[in-house]
Amino acid sequence: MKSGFTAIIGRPNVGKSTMLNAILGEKVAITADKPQTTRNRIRGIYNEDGECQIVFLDTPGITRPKNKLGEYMRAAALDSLADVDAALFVTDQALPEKGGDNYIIERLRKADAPIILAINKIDRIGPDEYKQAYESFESLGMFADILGTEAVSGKNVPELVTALKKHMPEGPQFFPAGITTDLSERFLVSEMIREKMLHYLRDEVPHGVAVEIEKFAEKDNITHISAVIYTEKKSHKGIIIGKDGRKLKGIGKSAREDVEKLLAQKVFLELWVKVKDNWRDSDFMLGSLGYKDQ
Ligand SMILES: Nc1nc2c(ncn2[C@@H]2O[C@H](COP(=O)(O)OP(=O)(O)OP(=O)(O)O)[C@@H](O)[C@H]2O)c(=O)[nH]1
Ligand SMILES: [Mg+2]
Repeated sequence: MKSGFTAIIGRPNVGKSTMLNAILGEKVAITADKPQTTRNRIRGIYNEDGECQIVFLDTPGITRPKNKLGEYMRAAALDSLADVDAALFVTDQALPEKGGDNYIIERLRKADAPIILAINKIDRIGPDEYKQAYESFESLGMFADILGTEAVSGKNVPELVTALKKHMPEGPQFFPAGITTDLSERFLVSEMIREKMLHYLRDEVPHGVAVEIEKFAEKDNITHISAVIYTEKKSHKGIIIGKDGRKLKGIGKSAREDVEKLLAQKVFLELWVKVKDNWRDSDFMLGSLGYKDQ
């Protein structure tokens, strides 16, 4: 069978995680209309019954790091280019001349793997602008294929998979068919909670939070989950909790609904907010929250 690895690379907020979910037809990666949503390498496994398996590595958007967490994220993205069979470069930039992608383009030039370009969010640009963008990226002469995509609706996503399949070598089935990710339920739950924070909170607040699952236990057909939300500032803690605790309640309710779907079981979710000064620059905290070499 054809099997191999593909890294999904691009600037923050271009739609990489939305693309992974669209490819898999299942949500394994959280998404938000905010940059720097993804913090870890997220493995998503695409299966075609015994014929093809593509292991996708969704990565944090590449940008200049502002703290140790940012450095970890950047390394998680760039290191994913080693030992992959293909790279899927996602952009939402209509024209490469705009320059935002320059650094990534230079890094991709040095990669050995063939590169497929997805010009995503084509719903936001007109046909002329798309044509111009296509020609402009094509003139760089570094892409094996270029496709215009709309990850939110799934438009051209099957075509993208077909283009990637061509570059997968003959190989073993790395993961059992039927599983779409090897991430633990604990990790997925912590991400679901973080996603709701990104949806409910603004500005710097959601970027400064981390979620740690403290308890995850099943009793009488109910999964009891207790999670700690770390924030860097006391003032942020107040914002997260909200007036009469309403904000946190909303976050908890929305997260619980997603977690119940994931686990196909009733869930009792408890959230606690704790202040941890500068955790994004603390090696110890980053390590204990799972932001370490993977
Ligand atoms: N209009 C439009 N929006 C899209 C499309 N694809 C993704 N989005 C939106 O773009 C935003 C960012 O999507 P993500 O998938 O979280 O982006 P990302 O590249 O993974 O971002 P980071 O994890 O921060 O690097 C979300 O609000 C998506 O709904 C698209 O084709 N069209
Ligand atoms: Mg992402």
